[in-house]
Amino acid sequence: MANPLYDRLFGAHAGRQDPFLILADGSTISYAAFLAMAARIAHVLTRAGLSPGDRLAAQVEKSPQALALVAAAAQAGIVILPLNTAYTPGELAYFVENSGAAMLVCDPDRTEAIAPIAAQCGARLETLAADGSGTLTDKAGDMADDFPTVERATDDLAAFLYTSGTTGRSKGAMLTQENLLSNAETLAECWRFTEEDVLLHALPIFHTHGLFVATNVTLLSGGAMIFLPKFDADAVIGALPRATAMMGVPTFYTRLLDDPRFTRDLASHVRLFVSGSAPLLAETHLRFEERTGHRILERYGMTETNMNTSNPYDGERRAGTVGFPLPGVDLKITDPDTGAELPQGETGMIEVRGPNVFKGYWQMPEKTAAELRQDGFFITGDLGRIDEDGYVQIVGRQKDLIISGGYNIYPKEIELLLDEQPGVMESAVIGVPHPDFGETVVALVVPEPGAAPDTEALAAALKGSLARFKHPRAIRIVETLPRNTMGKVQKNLLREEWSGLFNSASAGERMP
Ligand code: MCA
Ligand code: AMP
Repeated sequence: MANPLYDRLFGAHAGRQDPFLILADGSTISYAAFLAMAARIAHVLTRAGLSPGDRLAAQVEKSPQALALVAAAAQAGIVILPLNTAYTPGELAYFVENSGAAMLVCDPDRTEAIAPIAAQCGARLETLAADGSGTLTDKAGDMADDFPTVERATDDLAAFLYTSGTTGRSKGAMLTQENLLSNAETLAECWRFTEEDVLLHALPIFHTHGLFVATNVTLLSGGAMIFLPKFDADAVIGALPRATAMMGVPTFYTRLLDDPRFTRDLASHVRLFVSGSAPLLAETHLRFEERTGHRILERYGMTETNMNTSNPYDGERRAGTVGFPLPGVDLKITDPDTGAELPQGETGMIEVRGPNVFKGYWQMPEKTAAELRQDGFFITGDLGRIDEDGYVQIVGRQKDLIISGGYNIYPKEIELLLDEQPGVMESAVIGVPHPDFGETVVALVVPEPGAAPDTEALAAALKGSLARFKHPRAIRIVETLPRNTMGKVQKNLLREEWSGLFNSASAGERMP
């Protein structure tokens, strides 16, 4: 095949007049119309001088046109780099510069802040708004409805997704066509997706879950998606009776359970609910089953690996576990210090290998070598065990990471900024349980002798630099941080001490 990713996901549907996207207002976009939109955008990209292998950074709201941009990049052999819409211009600048993106597409409202970044990085700038308007689609309007698909091989890069690191510097995970295709094929089969499926899609499309799991599985099986701009309980409840499947982060499911309109009857047309990106509490799993009769299917993945494990479609979906390694994925538990494989039942580092595992971090050979072994096993940073029946359980993380509502937050990035503030000697940022987001960010700050930093001023100082979802929901001044004999801050003790901070809130309450 000329371009396996494009051909399998998109080209296979050429000429189909049936709906691919069902929008919030009930209107639909057929496969054929979507492919024509993508082809027109592909012309814009190549006329702008982008060549196969070039990177295209996109910080755009979710819309059919934004998804068509992804398809266009695949058809033109361009590496797509989707970016969280919450990132500040400062955060964005790093991704554009580091990736050497040849083009940046942003919301028209942000042009003023972003144009200087594009100019400095030598990237062309186009715009695309949530309603589909912008320079990108203006130019596309004059283009042909078909585009000669650029030849690509399975080993060619398809996407860069940036993931933060414990040092605070983000790394560009390089994903190949094969990584994406093999995983989508496996998931579509394991989860029994067909042309008959209508997936309720309320996830963002700038991360693996919404883009490579939800969208690619639907595309590969030729089904349709109810394509909502974001998770909104009213819209989801309105759409559920038409859906056959839904994928979400645990916050989606706890929010639905908090809503009395979410009943067994409402969920009766759905055949499958999938959860991932963050731990689903066993309690949520059980409450969901009591309410709807459905057992949520929990799976486990990462940006670098796509999906690694899944609970079974048939057979027991075991609460508190992420199921079995997917077909084609090798998974082992190793001693975090020596790398030696541990016997079944023991807790250690989860390592995975398979066609789903990425090619490495962009221009970071040392970081790649530190996490991706010569024999192909990727060291996930997650701690887990395999129970007596073979189910994988994630019991913790060795990496210092907070997952809030499915978004990853690396404490180091926040600590570095706090430590720079006047009157601050040092800080520790931890994740504590939160009824809505699962975990949320708390910052503990030690003042310099005689100083009394104002927590509001600290919060304000973070505001301009960090995406909103990374902002601490509480900043507390403390005298000292607990340290072990090696001088390392004992975050486990801090997490214990502050674990009750948000527990008094009623479930579902939105915190400041
Ligand atoms: C929004 N806010 C958040 C989050 N989302 N704060 C912390 N954590 C978050 N996740 C901010 C908003 O900007 C807002 O700020 C305030 O918190 C409350 O917003 P709210 O209206 O309650 O939030 P929302 O807009 O409804 O969003 C919550 C959400 C969303 C629906 C849970 O975060 C979401 O869609 N999460 C999914 C993330 C995801 O797709 N992860 C997959 C990563 P203010 O009040 O100041 O305006 S892929 C992955 O992890 C791997 C590969 C895997 O296995 O899937
Ligand atoms: P990211 O690199 O942003 O894609 O985040 C991947 C991380 O999310 C994994 O390394 C896990 O720590 C976490 N994760 C994903 N799915 C699950 C799950 N089902 N249960 C617990 N943690 C999960």
